[in-house]
Amino acid sequence: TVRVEDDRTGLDIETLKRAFLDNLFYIQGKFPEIATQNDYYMALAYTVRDRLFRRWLNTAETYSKQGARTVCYLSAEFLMGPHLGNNLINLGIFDTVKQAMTELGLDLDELFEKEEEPGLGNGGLGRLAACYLDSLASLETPSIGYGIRYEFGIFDQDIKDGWQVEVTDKWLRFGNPWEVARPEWEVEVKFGGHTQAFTDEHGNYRVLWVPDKVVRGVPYDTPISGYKVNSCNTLRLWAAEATDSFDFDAFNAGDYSGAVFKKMESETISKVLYPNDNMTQGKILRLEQQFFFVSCSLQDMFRILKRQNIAIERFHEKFTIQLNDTHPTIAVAELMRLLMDEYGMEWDKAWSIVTSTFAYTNHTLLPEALERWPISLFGSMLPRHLEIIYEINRHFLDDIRIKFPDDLDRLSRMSLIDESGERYVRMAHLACVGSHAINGVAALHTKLLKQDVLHDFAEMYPEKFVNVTNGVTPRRFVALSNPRLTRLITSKIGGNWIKHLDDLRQLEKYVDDTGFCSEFRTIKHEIKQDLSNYIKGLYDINVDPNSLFDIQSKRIHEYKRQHLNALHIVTLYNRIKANPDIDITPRTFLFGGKAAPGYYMAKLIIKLINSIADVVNRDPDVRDRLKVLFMKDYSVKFAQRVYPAADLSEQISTAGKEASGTGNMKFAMNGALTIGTLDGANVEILEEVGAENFFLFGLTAEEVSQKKAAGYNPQDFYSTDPELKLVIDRISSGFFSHGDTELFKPLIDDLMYHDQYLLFADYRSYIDCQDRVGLTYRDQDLWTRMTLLNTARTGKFSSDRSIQDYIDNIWHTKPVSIDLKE
Ligand code: 26V
Repeated sequence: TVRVEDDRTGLDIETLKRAFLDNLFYIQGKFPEIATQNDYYMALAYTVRDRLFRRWLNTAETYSKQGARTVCYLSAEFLMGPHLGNNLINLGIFDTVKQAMTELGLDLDELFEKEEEPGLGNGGLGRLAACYLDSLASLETPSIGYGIRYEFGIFDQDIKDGWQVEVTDKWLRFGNPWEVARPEWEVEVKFGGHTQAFTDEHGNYRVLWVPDKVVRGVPYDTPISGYKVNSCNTLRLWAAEATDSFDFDAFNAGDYSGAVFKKMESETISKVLYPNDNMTQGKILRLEQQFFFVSCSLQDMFRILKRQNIAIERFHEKFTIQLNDTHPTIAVAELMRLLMDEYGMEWDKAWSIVTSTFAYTNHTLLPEALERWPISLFGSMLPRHLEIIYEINRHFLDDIRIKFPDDLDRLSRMSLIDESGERYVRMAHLACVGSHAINGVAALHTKLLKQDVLHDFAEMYPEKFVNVTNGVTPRRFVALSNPRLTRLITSKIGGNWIKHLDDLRQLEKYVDDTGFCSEFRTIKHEIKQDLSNYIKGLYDINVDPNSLFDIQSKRIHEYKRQHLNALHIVTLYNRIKANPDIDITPRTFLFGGKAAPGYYMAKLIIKLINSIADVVNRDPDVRDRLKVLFMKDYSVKFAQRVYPAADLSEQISTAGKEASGTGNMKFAMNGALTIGTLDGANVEILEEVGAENFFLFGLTAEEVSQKKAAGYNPQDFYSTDPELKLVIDRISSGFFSHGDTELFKPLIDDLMYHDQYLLFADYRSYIDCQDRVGLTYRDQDLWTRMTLLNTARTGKFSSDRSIQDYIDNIWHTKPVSIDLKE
């Protein structure tokens, strides 16, 4: 019997091939003979998208009919990475599609390379949001991700003469097959102007906001598939467009170019992602972006309420809103405004809905990342919101007075307004007051939040604080990125682990199985060989897959201490120079990561790494035992190649500074061993894998504070550790900079006279620990055993577990399973 499946939904190989060729013809407009790889990629993307649509529309319809309680994840960043491979995994058609492409003479991996990834995020925070969408869909939880459709995402990074050079990211150049514009659901967002009080027909005091600018928000939807479920949720990103009145003005007022200029100005709101990570700048456009996407998203929720016939009073029952850091926190004031000014609700009722709706996740302890907006800037852009914030503050300060009488100091510390100098709105305080739950992203981070940054709030509202340790999706970061390991694991314990990552514990029984261990090791070697080939193609550098792959990939930041890693490299180099026949474990040091364009020290660290690489890689004394490479333009796509190839994962931040880290989890799952401090989620990784399978070094967070309080002097270490002195002197001498003693002076002086991040204090402990790493690597049986136990014991770090924690402790949503109609 011949069964013909639908061209848009069928999953067998023949149907997939037919559908693919059909899309090539009717969407790309090409015969196969003249199609480019990009045409093929697009045809395949549409073929896969077609298969998502039935799930997507049925999901939306089911949620709507049931009026299901919905998680709204508000985030200024979603660092999604390529969609194609991920959707193949989630739909369970990876192997079939690969086969179909092969039969058509195409290489699926080459097509993956063609996808421009949406780099709509900086690093950890944006990637976490993306992992969470994957888990929300996989756990069949009704949810919408709301954010901004930046026309230019995170910049592309080039390296010229060892320095970072930024290039604009034109990710939409060839079109985006994964999104659908929904202009019928556009909304209007007001800015500026003034407010007017009036009395309504019932004699109630009301406020009218008269803006001086109105911008249109147009939603673009992307389907978010769940793993082996029918659920397919939505990522809704807003693009800013000028309202029609600009066209009208242009015709009538005669000032054509003036009107067009204003139109362009409106559209700049969603032009570009701010490339800062952990550093605020107080730019007007940034606040406009935040308010823009928040207002669009809240208006969208009111539209959904209306369509589902749910009363406004039940807003908080229908929606739970998670604030991904303080970036969307203006939502607290905007929801108050909408409920009161647009829907006529009174203050107390509105406030109770608001605080039942919001929950806030904090992602950083760094003081320079805490958002505050100058009152003058805030008031001229959002006059009504400033009034509302003052009113929230009035109620809040009264509450403090009742709980802590006569504590003036506490009032000024906790106030939503910083009045110590120029006046500011403190967004983290607004988030804490406006939310019913506040969470840190790792146990240590939550503890430090309660102890330091949000101490007063923890005393005021102890019941609001919870920890939710971050997680990462095993679909993208194991099943997709590491197919060899996936096959091996599945051959032993079946495939359930991809959904229930704790099942990986079953691998523990193979630690003494030499056959299994040798397969485990062979796979790592093959993957390292692949990465070596890739590096050879890109950089024309030979890296030996037998050497220890020691990798640090993450944003470049002083607190993450890429320069501590560099000091280790110079230490090994010095040992070789002193004794060329020294017996050392061959290593390949790989770095990846972007520096914020305005962060001078971070850029100098990149230059330092490249300068060391130039010398070390060329020096014949080294005899290829050390290789150093800064891999440019680190991205999600590239990260997927990197994690599976690592032997050693560098997680060496100053204790107390890295809120969680998530790269640490991705490396460990893929069987890399961690060298790390007791910081962020490292603490929990160590706890899970066991201290004997983790390379721990350095001061604890508590010791760091104590050291600082006692008056830390980095020179004490410089003058008492001869190896450290030699390293610093060598860099200062111009050895790595063609004799230029000025180039790295800012970096060296900073270490010698300030060393905020205690590199010198941790140097000896780090070097000794690295020596243990080198020795351990020589015992390949022991090393493999340790890596296997890392993979087996990192189930806790699935984002499915994190999302389940949010559901159980914060959101209280129920799964909704989706039936597919014939
Ligand atoms: C701040 C700003 C300031 C304005 C410009 C744009 C921008 C973008 C991001 C941020 C805050 C970044 C905070 C952040 O990325 N934190 C990281 O969050 C990860 C996920 O929870 C966590 O694993 C990392 O440890 C933490 O650094």
